[in-house]
Amino acid sequence: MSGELSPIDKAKFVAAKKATEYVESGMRVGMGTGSTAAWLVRCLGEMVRDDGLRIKGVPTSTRTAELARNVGIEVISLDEAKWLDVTIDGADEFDGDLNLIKGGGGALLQEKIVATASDRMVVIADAGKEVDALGAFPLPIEVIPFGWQTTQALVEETLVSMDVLGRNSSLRMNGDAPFVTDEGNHILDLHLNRIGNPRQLALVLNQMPGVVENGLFIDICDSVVVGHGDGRVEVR
Ligand code: ABF
Repeated sequence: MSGELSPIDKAKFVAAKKATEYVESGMRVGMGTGSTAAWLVRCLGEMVRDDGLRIKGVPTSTRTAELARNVGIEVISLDEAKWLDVTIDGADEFDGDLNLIKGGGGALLQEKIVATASDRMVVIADAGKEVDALGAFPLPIEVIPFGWQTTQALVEETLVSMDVLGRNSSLRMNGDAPFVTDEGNHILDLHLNRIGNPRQLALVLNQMPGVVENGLFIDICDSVVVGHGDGRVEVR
């Protein structure tokens, strides 16, 4: 399945493959979104087909649901599962405390709900995702379409007053139209460079009317499986 891969794809693949060790027959498994999580879904599909693995998968996006069905994984909703044994997902950045920025793929809302409803959350990432401080990757926040410009102004003013942001956020686009999430919302990307206090920022953002969720995952991730381009894997 992995064939001849570029170093970055090899890193993602080996991280995903290693993370399948957290999955056993009978488990309810949260399945993330993004290119690294797609490797996980394909690896799990292979185990279902060839090794008799029996799992029920809860996808975090319509994209992942479609891929999971295509590779033969039984897909159920979170409400059918009620609680998950493990969720395995990618990330855009992780720091030394295993706090994350997620949402570059636009699925942060379902990803956070699913991860929070799991006994264990495992992140799979290539080594380039590790940072000293979160924030070089633009922080996505999901906002409802109604009054999104007013929400954007409120977010910027609040963050300027906290000395966190110099009025620098952008509406994520999909071609000429605003990007629309699976829940019908928009994404604002906050260009922060460095987030001094991610815990405080996550709390402040979620207090604002119009903000549905933010891409900071604080104290949610239990382990990070880090893949390298030469095939090495480390677990944090
Ligand atoms: C999801 O996919 C997101 O939360 C994160 O934004 C993104 C990572 O994508 P990739 O694995 O393609 O780098 O996990």
